[in-house]
Amino acid sequence: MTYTLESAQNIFTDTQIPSPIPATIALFDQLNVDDKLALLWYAYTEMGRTITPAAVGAARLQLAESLLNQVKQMSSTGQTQFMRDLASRANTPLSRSYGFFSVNTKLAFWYELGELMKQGVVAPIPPDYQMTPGVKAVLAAIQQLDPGEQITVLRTAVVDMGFEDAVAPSSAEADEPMFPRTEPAPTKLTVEGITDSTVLNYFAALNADDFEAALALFTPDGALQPPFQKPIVGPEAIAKYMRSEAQGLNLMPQQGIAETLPDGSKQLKITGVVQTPWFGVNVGMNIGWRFLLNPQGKIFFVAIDMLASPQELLNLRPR
Ligand code: 45D
Repeated sequence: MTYTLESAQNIFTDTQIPSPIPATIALFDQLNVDDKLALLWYAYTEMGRTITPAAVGAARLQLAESLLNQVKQMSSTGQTQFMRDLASRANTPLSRSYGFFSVNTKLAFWYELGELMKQGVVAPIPPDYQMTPGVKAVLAAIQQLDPGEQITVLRTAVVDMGFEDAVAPSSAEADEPMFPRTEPAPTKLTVEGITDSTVLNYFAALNADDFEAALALFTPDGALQPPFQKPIVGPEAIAKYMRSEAQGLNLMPQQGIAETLPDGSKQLKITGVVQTPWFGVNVGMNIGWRFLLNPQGKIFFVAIDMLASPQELLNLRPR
């Protein structure tokens, strides 16, 4: 096959609509530290999004327990300073401990901190805090987004916090606890316009958290590109990524198009909805998958994209 990773990344780009998410995150990044913390508080509490507490998981909180305990023992000013250090990515011991957490452990940590703030155990946003114009503008931008995009912005803010060392201690490689499925995964998938067995098996494997089965569908140099990220190349790296970030997802692909090229390779674009165990049925994310399969039907490349709007579904027409 004559493909390169670069050419694969560009398949179906003419059907895509730019996502508003990067611009929203850029606006957020311009806020000062106190405004960032306040913005997140308002976005998180006032939008009424419901996290399924089961997803937080006792096992996951255990990974964050030591840091949580240290924060609980601090004075109120110390707690506020700790949160500022996280948000400004200061290089402090506690900010580094946070930086070693996996994505889902960071989310669980903040979930718990949020609960403690509500209970008054951890310093809340000061009651006399006045929203600055900057915070109002970012909040308004977030309110324009659909719920799936909103939780992506929140997640990005949480992931970007803390200080990340170039070399993490080996203890940071703690096993990811299982993610309890809040909803049973769809078992029978019919994707309008798609009969390709590789792609259908990919969806079924992820819906079963069967990452070995998913990996077996890739070429040895195959790559997976998550939303707004660089491609992850090779089965080992993909496996590690999936164990850490693809657990408990419900993939509900709905329709797609498939094109077979003269050399027998195939490109497919499929759109649908994905649910994260953090929010279960409460939030559906509009997602697109762009696959490039080699002539033997193995996945050379798949990009997972956040769809800018349902409008993008209409661009899915055989050309
Ligand atoms: O600062 O096919 C407070 C792949 C105080 C795999 C707070 C995939 C102030 C292959 C408010 C408490 C994985 C790529 C903070 C598919 C403060 C594949 C707390 C895609 C921070 C489909 C804030 C998967 C909190 C996708 C607690 C797209 C915020 C998955 C919590 C997407 C936010 C998952 C949470 C997403 C956000 C999950 C829990 C977007 C979770 C988002």
